Amino acid sequence: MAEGNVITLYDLNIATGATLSPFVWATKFALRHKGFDIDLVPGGFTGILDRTGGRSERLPAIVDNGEWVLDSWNIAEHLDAKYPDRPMLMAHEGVAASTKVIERWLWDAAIWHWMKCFIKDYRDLSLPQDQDYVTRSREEKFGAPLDVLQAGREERLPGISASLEPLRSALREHRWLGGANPDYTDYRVIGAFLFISSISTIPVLAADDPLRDWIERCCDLYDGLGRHPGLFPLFGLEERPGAPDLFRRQPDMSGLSKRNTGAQG
Ligand SMILES: N[C@@H](CCC(=O)N[C@@H](CS)C(=O)NCC(=O)O)C(=O)O
Repeated sequence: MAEGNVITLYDLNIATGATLSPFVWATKFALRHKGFDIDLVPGGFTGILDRTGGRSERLPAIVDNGEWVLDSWNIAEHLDAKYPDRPMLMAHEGVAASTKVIERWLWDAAIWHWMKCFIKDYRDLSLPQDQDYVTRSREEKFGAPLDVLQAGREERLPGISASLEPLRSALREHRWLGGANPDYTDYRVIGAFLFISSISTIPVLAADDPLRDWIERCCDLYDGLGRHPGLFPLFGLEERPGAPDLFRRQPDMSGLSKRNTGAQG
């Protein structure tokens, strides 16, 4: 049992003090879902290896009553395996499988594209000692200078917003991705949005985006866990002439979404 109901979590922060990493965000929600208090160890990219006593170069990592657990998925599995009497993050293996599908789709549809739209801001918002490393590692990853990657983002943002329709249509019918209550699927997805919110110096979604209700409810969970003052507003993107609509105003009536209610005569 976690000592005093507290689990230590190694955070990954930027200069605003907000958590950057989507995986740390998901882990924060997971720990609170399981009813634990979090003993947060702040820090940036520089010195992760030192902070974790040589155990890891990546975060999150937790220490649960002296036991180190690395990797956000391992942490979620550890929490469910060790504390099955507390609310489950993934009630059965199918939740893990479908969460992985949704998360992979979300990153391919939006998160990688948003990341490039804010990649120079990401570097500039990093802790001063991290900025050279972020520049070098992200330019290598994406194969271009950060200012080139970020340029022209105003033209790209509407299409990225439009691509999120599958998530909107699911959340029109379900209160949470977990059903009646949030589960690890919600936390993985909100973790990705909060990552973007930590660097999105201009809004990425329309003020009246149908996702807003779910995003706001996620942020309010666990005493406003997703409400750090260093985060940027996600909502307020304006329509752009000639660009795709930011979201579909009429619900999809294709066979995929429309229930067959029998012959219409
Ligand atoms: N599969 C790992 C991924 C962790 C990961 O890549 N974390 C990033 C932050 S988002 C990191 O620590 N990066 C260190 C670096 O880029 O040097 C998990 O889910 O925990």
